[in-house]
Amino acid sequence: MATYAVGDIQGCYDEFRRLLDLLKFNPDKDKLWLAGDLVNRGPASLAVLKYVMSLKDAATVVLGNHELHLLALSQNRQLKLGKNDTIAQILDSPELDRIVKWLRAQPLFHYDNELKFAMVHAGLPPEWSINDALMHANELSHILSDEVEGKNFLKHMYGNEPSIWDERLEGIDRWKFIADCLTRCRYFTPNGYLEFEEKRHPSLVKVSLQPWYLMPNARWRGTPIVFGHWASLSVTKHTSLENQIFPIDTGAVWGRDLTAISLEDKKLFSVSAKVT
Ligand SMILES: [Mn+2]
Repeated sequence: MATYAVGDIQGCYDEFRRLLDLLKFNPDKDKLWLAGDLVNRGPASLAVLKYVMSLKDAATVVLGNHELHLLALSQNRQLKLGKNDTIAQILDSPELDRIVKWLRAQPLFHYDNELKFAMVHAGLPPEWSINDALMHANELSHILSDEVEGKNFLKHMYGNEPSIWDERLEGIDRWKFIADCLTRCRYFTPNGYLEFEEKRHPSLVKVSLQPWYLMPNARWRGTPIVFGHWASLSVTKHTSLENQIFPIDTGAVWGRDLTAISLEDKKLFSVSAKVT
């Protein structure tokens, strides 16, 4: 039995299945963790979702920004698809209702007590412990699973404010910040504000910006975290980071690799994505 965490699939269904073949993944014995952004930008998002849904308890998923975007589009048909969105196939599918229901039931943060490993799509603010992250993620999941509150949140979730955590935040602002950290963050300013423009590798970025996982005194530190969302990070370089930080989005949708890590022995497995 093994637990494999896989980075952003983004509709790369063929690569996903080739990776599972390489892992000799057996859904009756093995577990699959998926770090969010299963959909969008790539060619076969519907096939990815249908396959992952068929895995039932063998798959553990956390939602990424592209899943939230898909949910927002499904709730508000006046919202226009962006020019790089490739999720019309899901929105037009007769299975949309079943898919939306499933997505709304998926968490935004996962912690495994036996493996002592956490998974998030993007990152965590330094103010949160692992327990805080679980609590705040649950709070947002609760909102998403509510018909009325969920719809209202998805309507207002776009935009970059508020950009710093304050326990006193309430309502939409509170949920926006929680969603932005868990599904969109990469860098913080020295004062602890989220910074959304910069997406490059830390070695190319002005020193005043700090990757979320290097923020000093981060309360979550001590627990290994596997995450996606940041395709310019190199997994090999950062896996050495005190064996705590495992960035596994290796840019499959950009023609690079789709990568899995086995959480028990930290071995990496990759398949190359064909350039489309
Ligand atoms: Mn993402």
